[in-house]
Amino acid sequence: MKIFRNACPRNCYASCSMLSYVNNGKLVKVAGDDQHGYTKGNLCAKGYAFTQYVTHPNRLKYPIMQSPRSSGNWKRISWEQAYTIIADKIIELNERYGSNLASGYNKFSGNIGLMHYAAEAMFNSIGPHTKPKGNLCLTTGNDALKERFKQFEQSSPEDMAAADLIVIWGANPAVTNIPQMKYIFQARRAGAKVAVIDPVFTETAAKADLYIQIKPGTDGLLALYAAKRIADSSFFDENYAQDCTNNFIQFKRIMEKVPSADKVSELTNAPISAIEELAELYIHAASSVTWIGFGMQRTNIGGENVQAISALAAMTGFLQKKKGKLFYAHDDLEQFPLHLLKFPEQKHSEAQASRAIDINSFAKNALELSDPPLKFLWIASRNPFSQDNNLQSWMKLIQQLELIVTVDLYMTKTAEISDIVLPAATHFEEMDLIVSYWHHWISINEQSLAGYFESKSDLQITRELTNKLNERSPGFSTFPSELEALDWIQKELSPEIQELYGIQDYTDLLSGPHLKKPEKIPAKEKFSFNIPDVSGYLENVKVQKDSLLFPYQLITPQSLLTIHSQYEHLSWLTGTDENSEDTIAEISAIAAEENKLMPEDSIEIFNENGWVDAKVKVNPYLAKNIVLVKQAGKKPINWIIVHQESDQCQETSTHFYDSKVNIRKKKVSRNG
Ligand SMILES: Nc1nc2c(c(=O)[nH]1)N[C@H]1C(S)=C(S)[C@@H](COP(=O)(O)OP(=O)(O)OC[C@H]3O[C@@H](n4cnc5c(=O)[nH]c(N)nc54)[C@H](O)[C@@H]3O)O[C@H]1N2
Ligand SMILES: Nc1nc2c(c(=O)[nH]1)N[C@H]1C(S)=C(S)[C@@H](COP(=O)(O)OP(=O)(O)OC[C@H]3O[C@@H](n4cnc5c(=O)[nH]c(N)nc54)[C@H](O)[C@@H]3O)O[C@H]1N2
Ligand SMILES: [Mo]
Repeated sequence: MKIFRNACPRNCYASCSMLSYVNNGKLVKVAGDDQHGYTKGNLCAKGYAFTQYVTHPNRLKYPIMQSPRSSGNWKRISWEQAYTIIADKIIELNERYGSNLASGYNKFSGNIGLMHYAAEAMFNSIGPHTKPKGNLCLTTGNDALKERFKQFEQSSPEDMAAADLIVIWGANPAVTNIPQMKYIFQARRAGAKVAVIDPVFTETAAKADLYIQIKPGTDGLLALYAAKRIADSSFFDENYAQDCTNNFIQFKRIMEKVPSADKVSELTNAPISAIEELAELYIHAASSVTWIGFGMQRTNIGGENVQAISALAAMTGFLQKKKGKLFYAHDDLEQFPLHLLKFPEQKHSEAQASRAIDINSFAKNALELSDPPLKFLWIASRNPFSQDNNLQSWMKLIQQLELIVTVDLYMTKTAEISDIVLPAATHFEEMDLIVSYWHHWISINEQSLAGYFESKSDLQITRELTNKLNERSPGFSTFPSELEALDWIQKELSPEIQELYGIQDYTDLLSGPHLKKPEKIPAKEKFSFNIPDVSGYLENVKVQKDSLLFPYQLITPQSLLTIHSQYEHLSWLTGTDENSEDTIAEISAIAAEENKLMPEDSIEIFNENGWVDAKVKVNPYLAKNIVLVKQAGKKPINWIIVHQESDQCQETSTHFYDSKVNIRKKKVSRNG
């Protein structure tokens, strides 16, 4: 039996380090790595299920190609054939249009290891092309915080254990960040209070001392109310606050416009007693934690809400000489050289630069491109036909694409509509480096298994495709295809990174993950409050109220046993038969009564974008205007979600939770 050190590459807060036990080339067991100071030797159920994931019968074994597209008429092809078809298409488009702008890629979060920027490097190496920009998951909150704090430093999440108040706004760590619960429970055992603010009574809310079932999108108002109460309290040192901010007086004047508790209660749906209790908890806590989750920024008004909550966090932290801390996500990753992501773009005589289109509306934006239109699309670490919004635009886009290649481990919804599907490696079959966006540990991922049948790592695929491009058209790509994962990893561990993590080279990571040294906090720029337009904000909150056609807000958060569209088929993990699972629509008892619906009834969830069939589940804790549905599944709920761009033309996260829907009982067809 051999034991290797691996790291979970899923897009998740926890980025757990794990040990793989390999016997005769087979993965027999995975375990948490107790050298990891944050996860401390534990994994989630999805982590333990890797033994199933690696050799599941549905896993793709060979490159395959279908004709016609979407026919399901797949045939096995060799890698050599696959590379030739792809390289010839890219080169032919280049000849047709005079540049590579007709070729592009869409990539997101299937595997967040640093080696998985190989596709970005490969595309840069061929010169200007079409690429996504932005981050559909967390940009809104990130930008809002950066605007406020300039340099927003996130302390260690382990520190949460020492807080005496933890207020969680729109995150559900019991589902999405399981190791964090350990620190929250630790704080609570030592007497801390935990408050959860979420429209849905989640598994995390169930563990809280105070739960506020807020009306979606109204968090900012609640935060401003608490901020006003703090500023009015005798504890608050206004002179100090003025000294360390640019505009406290202006902010204070605005707070005067924040309505009274009964009005705030009416607009946020939070009981007055709960609103007051939240304010009191913040006033009396010596070391509070304010955690802004990604869930609450997935709306049009998310940025403003994040800003208001950050003001509250500032007022319960450094503005009051208290130890209050703010958590969201950090960008330790950006301290790395990121040689693959930032691989220099090959110069082109005519096309000046790549066309970068907003990932939130990728398909819609791609359809608007002309001269040349997008014709070839490479999809990796991504399942847009389940996870993206505006799938109607995707349907149109695929009609104009001449070649779609998807690299994945499984036959996903996106693979189903592709021409060629290439089998990707699991993280056990490649070497990589994993940096979290939540804790400050770095982990190495060793290769512990040989490639599964003909699967290959994304880096390997990129290297081989580069060779093919250069064989067909010498000098086409500048990507150094001779470099292996270890070479790139060593380049990432630059002297600065070695210093930061206290390592000499990669071998130090083989004996365990390393923690980033606390940085010297640079002299803080003064905090600037966002000066909200409170009356406009109130209007906005009111307008959101009334949609007669589509009275329910559709909330589709993350689920415990899946990660987005992944792991659904692992019945060992989910306990459900992968072929029989219906979409479940959770509705309130009132909504059930108003629509004369019973549990298990078949309904349609619909809006102007279409409908999705579902089975009713009555959730006694749900607010009456909310329909709660899981992501992915046979007909993903994202078929009726379309991101509404905000007016401010800035990059945002996708507004997944802004969707309005209605429900109706499904007519039983006469044919049975
Ligand atoms: N098990 C599991 N874990 C995961 C993932 C997964 O798919 N499965 N995905 C990972 C990824 S990529 C991400 S981005 C994170 C996301 O994890 P979180 O940051 O926890 O975010 P969400 O799950 O999107 O939403 C959290 C909560 O926000 C609530 N919410 C919605 N609208 C509002 C609002 O207006 N105000 C407030 N206060 N709350 C609101 C939702 O009801 C939900 O319970 O999880 C990561 N971890
Ligand atoms: N309705 C709704 N939709 C949402 C959200 C929501 O809250 N509600 N959340 C959004 C969020 S926060 C996120 S982060 C996105 C996630 O969006 P995606 O990143 O598209 O989500 P996944 O379903 O995880 O798809 C990743 C794919 O990558 C594949 N994969 C895994 N490892 C590798 C690898 O090493 N190489 C390659 N080539 N492929 C690999 C997986 O098998 C999977 O098919 O979903 C978004 N969509
Ligand atoms: Mo995400």
